[in-house]
Amino acid sequence: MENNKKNVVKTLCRMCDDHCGINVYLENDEIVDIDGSNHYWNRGRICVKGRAGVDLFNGKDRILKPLKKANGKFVEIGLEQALNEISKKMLKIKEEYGARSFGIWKGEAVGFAQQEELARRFIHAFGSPNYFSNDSQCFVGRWIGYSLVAGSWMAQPDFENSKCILLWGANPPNAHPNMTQYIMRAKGKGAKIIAIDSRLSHIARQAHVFAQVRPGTDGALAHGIMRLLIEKDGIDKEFIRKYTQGYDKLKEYVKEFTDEYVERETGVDRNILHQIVDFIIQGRPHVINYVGNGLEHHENGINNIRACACIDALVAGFDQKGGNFMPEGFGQRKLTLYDELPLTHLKPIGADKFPVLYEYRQECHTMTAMNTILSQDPYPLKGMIIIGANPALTNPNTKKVVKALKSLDLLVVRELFMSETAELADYVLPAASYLERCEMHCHGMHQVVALTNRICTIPEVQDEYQFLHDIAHSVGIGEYFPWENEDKLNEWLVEPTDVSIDILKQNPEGYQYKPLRYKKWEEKLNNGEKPFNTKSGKIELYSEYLDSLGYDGLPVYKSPDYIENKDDEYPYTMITGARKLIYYHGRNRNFKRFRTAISGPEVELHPVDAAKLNVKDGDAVIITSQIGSLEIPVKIRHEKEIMPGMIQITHGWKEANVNLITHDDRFDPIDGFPLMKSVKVKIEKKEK
Ligand SMILES: Nc1nc2c(c(=O)[nH]1)N[C@H]1C(S)=C(S)[C@@H](COP(=O)(O)OP(=O)(O)OC[C@H]3O[C@@H](n4cnc5c(=O)[nH]c(N)nc54)[C@H](O)[C@@H]3O)O[C@H]1N2
Ligand SMILES: Nc1nc2c(c(=O)[nH]1)N[C@H]1C(S)=C(S)[C@@H](COP(=O)(O)OP(=O)(O)OC[C@H]3O[C@@H](n4cnc5c(=O)[nH]c(N)nc54)[C@H](O)[C@@H]3O)O[C@H]1N2
Ligand code: SF4
Ligand SMILES: [Mo]
Repeated sequence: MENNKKNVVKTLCRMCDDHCGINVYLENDEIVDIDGSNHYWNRGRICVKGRAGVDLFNGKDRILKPLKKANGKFVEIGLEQALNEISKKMLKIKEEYGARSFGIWKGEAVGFAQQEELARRFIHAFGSPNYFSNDSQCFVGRWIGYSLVAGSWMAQPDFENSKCILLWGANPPNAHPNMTQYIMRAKGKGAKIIAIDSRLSHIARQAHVFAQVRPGTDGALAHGIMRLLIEKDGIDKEFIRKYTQGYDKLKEYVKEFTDEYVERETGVDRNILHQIVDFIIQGRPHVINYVGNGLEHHENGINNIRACACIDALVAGFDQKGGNFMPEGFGQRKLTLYDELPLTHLKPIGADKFPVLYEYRQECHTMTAMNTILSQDPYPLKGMIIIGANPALTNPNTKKVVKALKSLDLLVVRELFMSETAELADYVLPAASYLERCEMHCHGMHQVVALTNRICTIPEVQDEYQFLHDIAHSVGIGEYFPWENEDKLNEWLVEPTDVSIDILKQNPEGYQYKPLRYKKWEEKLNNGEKPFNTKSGKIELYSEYLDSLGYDGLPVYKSPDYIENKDDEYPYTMITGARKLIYYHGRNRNFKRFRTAISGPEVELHPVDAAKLNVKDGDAVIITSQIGSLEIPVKIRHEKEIMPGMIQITHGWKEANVNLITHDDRFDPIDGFPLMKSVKVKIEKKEK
């Protein structure tokens, strides 16, 4: 609903990565309200976080001046002085230890497109391969898992036209509110919704089938589904023959996943397993396996995700109408320098242990970085710029993160507010919010691109481009940042395409750069091209590449450690990170309207466990893992919502930061994701 206040500017919301179209209302140059615009993606709707963009922009606690730490306290300094001092210190580190001893880290708050590419470009131009980000504990597990099997990950599948939607460890009502509408519209048109989750999540309540899996066991369920699809003759043999490799090996392997085994391992009743398979068969090929964050953060995460992708393959769900649609790009220029300056000889941090992470994502391993800072092995890492991230709250093993970041010779944090990470910095620089930047964003599902609108600028508050540009010019790499500002950069990015800046400006709610085309694999095969963007050009049910690196070629299932090595000392299993609609990782706690809705952290517990521990709502418990301890109040959930023996804690609370007890020393061996779910813990009541 567009209201009729004056001075409306259209742009995209970035209170989360969904980039809904919004109208921003201004009165006397003040932002007074935000509502949803008629953009392709959100069609007029907006969520509560989107509205709270007003609170973010106008926040009284916003950092608006550069801060420098002197004698343990921050003092305000001028921007020029800050940039000068930072540049000098960067050059000193480069001279003393080499460029690779400096890194950059971009966080979720600046997103995954332009700002990420800028950070990557900057650090490579400086001569260091050490680019870090939140991504490698965010969506990279899904991205790599799906890329290994099918050549790309579809963050926005064609829900609306689907006939059967399997949601694996994903909860769109909290995490992607407007995506939920697509799923509900499909349901209205007769699609079957299947939620596979360890908790009775909001989407599970809307589903036709709810499979409550024990944490980390999704791979066993996926293999059980594949066995039954094959047994019930529910697969597309022609597609498998033409477009996949490794089917025979997979077919043999999934035989192990009998009804009995799946039921025992996952906790999912065999009738539910059969019901899921029947719905997939009725819906194929308009079937979507959509994987959320719930399958990552486990030690067998990648293979569990690969197994989900293999289901899509068996029913030919890829790039189908109502399937896992594979969007086309519009050909904009790329900003990264990996082709020109690969810098692999400089030993990117973690690339030796997690070669797949580096090869597929050109990204270093943040947990290894903390060890490198503290041990200086295999070389010193002495300085870091952190943009839009708060790893002192969001990375595992907080104590170590704090110790490592504190010990850097130079830590620069670009922030809107004083975060736990900014507290550790030598310099905190005020950053432009999404309302003060101008960047491009594509909505894959609609093949729509939009350019965001810079609503205003604030003196001394730079956007990321301007900051990197200025530093680049003072540290001798200005040639890589020749564009005077982000507008000029945007012009350069779209230059070779049919989409001009003028077109983008005329279409603030997005411009569809190409009509949607399905089944592009068919066309590609007929043209003699590789149908899928994998190593072999086929869908890889078996990966020769992984095999050549010493991993299993098949998406082999392994029981989580808490099942395999049951430990009486740590009898509970903890999952973390189930999203609350209003909070975003560590963000939004400073908005009053949200703080009154959910006032603090809590551990979600089954009533049977609460009785065993003799605790009631609000009582404090101490939770201990092999990494550390945490004190937190109890919230008893309904018996159907969570399993006995399992607890859930949402991250992002400094008052009880769950990452004090998550693992930075146990990983998925392929992508290096840390163990933030399936963590073995013990719980004790805190006596008053
Ligand atoms: N409001 C809000 N929205 C957000 C975010 C936020 O912080 N707040 N974060 C954004 C980001 S960066 C991301 S990556 C996305 C994540 O998006 P989603 O993955 O859709 O969101 P989650 O709430 O993490 O959902 C994960 C679900 O997995 C379940 N789960 C946990 N362990 C397992 C398991 O082993 N197996 C299965 N099957 N389920 C399991 C949890 O109970 C939970 O319901 O959300 C994005 N959207
Ligand atoms: N235990 C546990 N930990 C988790 C997860 C989990 O499920 N469980 N989820 C993980 C996931 S999926 C992710 S994506 C990561 C997220 O990890 P981070 O990227 O570290 O996430 P945030 O806490 O949102 O930190 C973003 C910071 O950027 C600031 N900011 C906001 N807007 C802007 C801006 O426009 N510019 C700049 N420069 N700064 C801005 C915010 O104030 C905030 O402090 O957390 C991970 N951590
Ligand atoms: S879902 Fe909400 S927070 Fe995310 S982009 Fe849309 S309006 Fe903004
Ligand atoms: Mo994420």
